[in-house]
Amino acid sequence: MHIRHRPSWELPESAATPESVYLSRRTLLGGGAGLIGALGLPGGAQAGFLDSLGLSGGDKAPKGPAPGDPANDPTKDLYPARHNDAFTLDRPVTPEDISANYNNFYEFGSDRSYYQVADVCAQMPRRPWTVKIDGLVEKEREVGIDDLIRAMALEERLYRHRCVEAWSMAVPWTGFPVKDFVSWARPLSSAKYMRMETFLNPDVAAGQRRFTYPWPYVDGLTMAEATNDLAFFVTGIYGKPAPNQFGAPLRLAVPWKYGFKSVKSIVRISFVEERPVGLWEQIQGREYGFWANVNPAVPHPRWSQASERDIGTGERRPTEIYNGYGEQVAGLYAGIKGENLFM
Ligand SMILES: Nc1nc2c(c(=O)[nH]1)N[C@H]1C(S)=C(S)[C@@H](COP(=O)(O)O)O[C@H]1N2
Ligand SMILES: [Mo]
Repeated sequence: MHIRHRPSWELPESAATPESVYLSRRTLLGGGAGLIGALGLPGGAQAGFLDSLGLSGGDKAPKGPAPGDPANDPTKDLYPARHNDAFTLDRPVTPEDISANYNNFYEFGSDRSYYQVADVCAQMPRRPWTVKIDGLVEKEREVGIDDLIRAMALEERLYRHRCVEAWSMAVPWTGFPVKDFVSWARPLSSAKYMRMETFLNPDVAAGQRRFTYPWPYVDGLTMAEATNDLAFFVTGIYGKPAPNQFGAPLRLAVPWKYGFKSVKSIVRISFVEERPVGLWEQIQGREYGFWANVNPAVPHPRWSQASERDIGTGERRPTEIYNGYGEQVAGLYAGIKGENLFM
């Protein structure tokens, strides 16, 4: 099977967007022509991509109230949630205007789109939204997202995030431990993995129309990983309901693993016996495996993982094994033999 795709990390370093042309949301809304110029990318290719998202000119930029505006979120009364100080950082929190304008969300665009997805995502309606819980559970059900969120006790945690493409951030997520969800969902003891699936809606998500990816986005965890204290379902960020680009209304955060494991905008959670094959593993199994634990000593086949670029400070810092969370999670992997835990 040959799938044509070109993720941003296939571009040479010189073609990547330099930090110096970091674009604010205002600049982006100001017009597509300026954007293309500022990015220093071939106008034709870039314009084609922007066209596909309806963003190729100021006059084509989405107008009117965005259906995905988090200010209208029906759960906003739950914020800010109790801060859990068990989770601390060794680096500054990434400013919101940076993390909210540098997002990986392939449903809304691919290469070079980090700076562009936020505004496109805002067009995604956040409600109605349901999450289907199925597979090896006492009772399969479909729950409204507001009922699910209100059934959980929200808290705020500071977490680091390390993308496989060697950038990182540190943010205050709000959400609830995955293990609380698991107790609530009541899987059978035969369940070995928890599989999570993103929405499928090519009308809203241009990336799902344009690219030959095996949509919907899927990934999974073992039950032991899912019920580890660190595994967190995110509903908010910076003390507010999360803007769509962060994966509203429900996304995973597993900070000891590369970012692609943290599935966004989840609509289905299944308890299964077979190990799920994630979207990236399906496309490039040699480069993106199931475990995907962060390890500076195991390079990606095409680049080093020894260090990372902090998108907040712009500085490069050494990457730590399990992204610095080894104390909490290394035990999960103690008995596992003959598997590539770090890719
Ligand atoms: N559905 C979906 N989930 C996703 C992705 C995606 O493209 N689609 N990208 C992943 C990757 S590679 C990373 S690094 C993080 C980025 O999260 P952020 O944009 O909130 O920083 O989301 C992950 N979850
Ligand atoms: Mo990533």
